[in-house]
Amino acid sequence: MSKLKDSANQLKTIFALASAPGKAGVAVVRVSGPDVRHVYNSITKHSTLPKERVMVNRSILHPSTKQLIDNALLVYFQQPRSFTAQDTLELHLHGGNAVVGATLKALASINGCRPAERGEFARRAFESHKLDLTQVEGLRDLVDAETEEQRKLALRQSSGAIRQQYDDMRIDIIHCLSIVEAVIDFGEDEQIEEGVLNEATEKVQKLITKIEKHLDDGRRGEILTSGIKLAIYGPPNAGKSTLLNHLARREAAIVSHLPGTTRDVIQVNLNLGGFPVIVSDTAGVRSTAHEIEQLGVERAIQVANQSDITLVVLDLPELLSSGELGVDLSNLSHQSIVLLNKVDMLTEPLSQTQSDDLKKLLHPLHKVFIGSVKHSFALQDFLDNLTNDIKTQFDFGVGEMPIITDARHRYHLNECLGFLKAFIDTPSDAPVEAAEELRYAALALGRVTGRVDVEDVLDALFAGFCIGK
Ligand SMILES: Nc1nc2c(ncn2[C@@H]2O[C@H](COP(=O)(O)OP(=O)(O)OP(=O)(O)O)[C@@H](O)[C@H]2O)c(=O)[nH]1
Ligand SMILES: [Mg+2]
Repeated sequence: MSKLKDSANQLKTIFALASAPGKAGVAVVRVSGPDVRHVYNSITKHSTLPKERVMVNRSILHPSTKQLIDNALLVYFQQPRSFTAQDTLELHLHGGNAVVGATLKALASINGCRPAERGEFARRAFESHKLDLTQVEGLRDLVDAETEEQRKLALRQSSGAIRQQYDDMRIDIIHCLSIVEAVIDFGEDEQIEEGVLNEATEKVQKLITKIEKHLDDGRRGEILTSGIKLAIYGPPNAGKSTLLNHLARREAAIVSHLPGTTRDVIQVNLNLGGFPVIVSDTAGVRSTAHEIEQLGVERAIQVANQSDITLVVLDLPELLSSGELGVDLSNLSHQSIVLLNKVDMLTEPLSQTQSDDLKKLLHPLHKVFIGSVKHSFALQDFLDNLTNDIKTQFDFGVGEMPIITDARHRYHLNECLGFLKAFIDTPSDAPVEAAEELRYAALALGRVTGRVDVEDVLDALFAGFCIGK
């Protein structure tokens, strides 16, 4: 998509279906641009636009044949008080495919009017400074949000909390830059107070600490936006797929008494306590001569290593008789939760010696639960604990600082940090170089909100939008 200002075509009035396609009670078509008044005159019998933000009932007519298309409700938003900051008209039609189709066709026949491209309404909002990039991303995430926690996070971002935070930091950097530039300009002048550079250094030092703390967030925001990765891992026949099916409440994976049933990774998306979780059932880990099974085992290890949480399922009776885990847990990069399954098969309760032996076998950091997936025995406790763990790890307090929700923000923040550190390392007799570092730092931060040089990120960002948003 080329830049809005550069092309007359981009300045045309655009229209699109803003609600989901298909049959519905109501379908909303959005029209925005300089010719909204002309559009209104062409598709209704009225010459004067209705009062802004007041819904009116109008007959929608074909512009040339004057054939009635629908009786609809219309809302007019006068520029700049609209989403795009341009004149905007919303047509609330009866949500049938033919009604929508005929309306879009009628709009396309009006001179100066064309169908909107993907994300073009949001792009116009950005171009007219109604939204910054973090808000545009927040809006995209809000539309994509599948769970309550994702919704809250996206809403916070779309309302401008992140924009404010980065703008404040950027203002701080620019303030420091102005100090350094004053030193460059009047350096030899007596009027510049001694220690004025120290003020900039102290401020930059504080910013470095703030950004470092901000970056050290365990990538919680990014994980929450994309979904928490949870792997079910363990030796064959332990009950991993049975657990997946229990979590998914459907037969997502084949379960059988034969060890080595699951070969590939099977993924199911879940909503656990409002958090989006992508659960992966994996092949049972064992050494095998079977080529395909071996590939499955390699994938299982890879998935477990790349996940945010690992649920290890072990066969308790098997564990007690063999005295071996059957799977290497030491290579997992994070803490895991262990379920000792098939407790129903024990003929006697665990003895103290058996409990002690198990503790020795399992890493002291692992949380261990005993139960039966098949018979839903002691499983709720295990699942409640899992949900609580997720909450502790990924919940954000109301007053907490807005967090990083996009890898793009992290990249530019790291860049900014590098320049601020370089500023600190620049000798005090080289203020020109020091100022340059601050200029780059401000530029890096500006890229997060889109204040500078953002063309490269725009296309990728707006391509993630649906038409009509
Ligand atoms: N008695 C008992 N059997 C169970 C329990 N959970 C699972 N099973 C049985 O154990 C067998 C293996 O279950 P799966 O879920 O296929 O095991 P898996 O870990 O996915 O096995 P692989 O895919 O081969 O790695 C099946 O016959 C299940 O019915 C349990 O709590 N108690
Ligand atoms: Mg399986």
